Amino acid sequence: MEETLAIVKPDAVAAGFVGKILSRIEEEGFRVRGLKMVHLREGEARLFYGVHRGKPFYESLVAFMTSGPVVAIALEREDGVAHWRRVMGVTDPASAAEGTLRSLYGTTVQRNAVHGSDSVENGVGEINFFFNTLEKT
Ligand code: IDP
Ligand code: MG
Repeated sequence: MEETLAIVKPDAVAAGFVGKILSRIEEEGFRVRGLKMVHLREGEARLFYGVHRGKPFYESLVAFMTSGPVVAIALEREDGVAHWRRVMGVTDPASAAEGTLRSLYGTTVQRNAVHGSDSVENGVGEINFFFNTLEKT
């Protein structure tokens, strides 16, 4: 079993897609181990996306991710990291395969509805960033 962090980003929360995305998570056979809505502060978003510091989209990404509440979800499934990335689709919704969450609910390469960890190691780190031991089963 692998854990991975999913985030419903501010665009998809504001557009009312949290329920549809949670349904898809359950249909795909993930176990939800932790779930909460949070509004990231600037420093937290900068830290979470620190790997992208210096890239042209970094400042705008931080502004977007702090623009409204997000829903953070700790997921568990066999092959969870790769499976969640398949369910999300590629970064740019315009290129994402039909039926993927980014194709369904994303609008631009930045406002792409959902986040997913990119490795098992980062999945553990990202879950620990959002959830303490009491908030996760
Ligand atoms: P990922 O979310 O598919 O793993 P990353 O390259 O890790 O993609 O980028 C993190 C996030 O930064 C993306 O999900 C998207 O919101 C934003 N982003 C990535 N590339 C661009 C870009 O070229 N322009 C604007 N925003 C971008
Ligand atoms: Mg990434």
